[in-house]
Amino acid sequence: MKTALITGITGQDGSYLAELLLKKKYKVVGIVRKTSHENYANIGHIQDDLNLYQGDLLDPVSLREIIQKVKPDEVYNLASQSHPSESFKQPIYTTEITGLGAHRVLDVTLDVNPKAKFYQASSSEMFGWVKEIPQNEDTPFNPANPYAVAKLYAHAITKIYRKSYNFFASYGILFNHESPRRHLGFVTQKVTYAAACAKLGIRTSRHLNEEGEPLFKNGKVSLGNLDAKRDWGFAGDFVEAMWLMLQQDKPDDFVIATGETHSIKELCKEAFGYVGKNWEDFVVIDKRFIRPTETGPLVGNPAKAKKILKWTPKTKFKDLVKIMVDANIARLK
Ligand code: NAP
Ligand code: G4F
Repeated sequence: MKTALITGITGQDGSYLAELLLKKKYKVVGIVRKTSHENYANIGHIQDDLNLYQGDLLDPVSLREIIQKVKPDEVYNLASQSHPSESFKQPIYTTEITGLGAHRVLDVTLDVNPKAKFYQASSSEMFGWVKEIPQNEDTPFNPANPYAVAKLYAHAITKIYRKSYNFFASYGILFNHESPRRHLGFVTQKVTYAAACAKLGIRTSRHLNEEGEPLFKNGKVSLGNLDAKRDWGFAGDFVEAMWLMLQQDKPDDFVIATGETHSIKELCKEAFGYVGKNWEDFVVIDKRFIRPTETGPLVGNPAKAKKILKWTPKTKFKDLVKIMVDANIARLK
């Protein structure tokens, strides 16, 4: 039985990856933060099958103790401050976790367990003010926010460890991937949740947006830049690619994407259209959600992953939107 260690197991990807690895008969170990309130909404249904340890990417002592005890065959470093918008408000904190935190996990793993295979969760955000369209593994990076800079630091140091110490460290440059487990502060959740409210005739929601206000208020959702473009896939499909990367004979880097891009406006049209509504009746622009700088247009070319990993995204944009609207309708009911 192989042992996999997942940082960020309570997050969207961590929970889908844990499910996948349990199905593959792994012993699954997760690092969870010590919080004042239990935060297991995404993993409650599999909690009995997991081995959870308290630790923090800010604290190398806890990381060392866990990795020494568990001796994982595979380490998936998914933990991060993962909101690019928040990284403008908390740039140093973001760098501490998303950049240096990744370095801590990498360094402790190499030191304690050098035979482990390591996965780093890199991001399409690193392409930033994009140098070409679509983006692939050879596209130059040009980060446009503090989160992207932190991810690029983690990415670069992972590559240096691979080359310098003959360490099996791979990374996926993942484009946006979403699901009903996505935090409500991301745009796909905001829009599909609002569409669900519109469908159910809810005027003001009890769930909150990234500013801590009702996400749907007086029959409207507040959004930022509607012209931004993203390549959106389904998280359940994307975690499979992470696992495949660590099953290869040699470490490598892969773009994981659908190859399709859509604007936020198109997302609104699709989500509200699905519930028979006109999106323009429910969306208002609020300057607070417009970022100081915008990334993109992001669209990935996953040809290398298709060829080498034999990975293809299964869920289409329209189906993803339907899955998320339906899940939000169920949540609100
Ligand atoms: P997510 O839902 O925000 O999950 C982040 C996880 O990191 C949570 O489990 C969180 O724990 C944990 N975490 C945060 N700070 C920590 C700390 N100091 N110590 C230990 N754990 C900490 O993110 P996701 O969408 O699953 O993404 C997974 C990874 O892929 C992230 O690194 C993200 O930056 C990257 N990524 C995501 C996408 C995407 O579209 N989803 C695309 C490219 C790359 P709590 O539950 O305690 O907060
Ligand atoms: O949903 P978002 O907040 O995700 P973003 O910034 O693309 O980041 C996600 O994907 C990255 C991969 O590219 C990951 F690395 C990262 O961890 C995270 O998972 O914003 C998507 C787009 C942006 O262009 C933003 O400006 O939506 C635009 N947007 C428009 N109105 C909004 C809003 N975003 C948010 N969060 N809230 C709005 O009201």
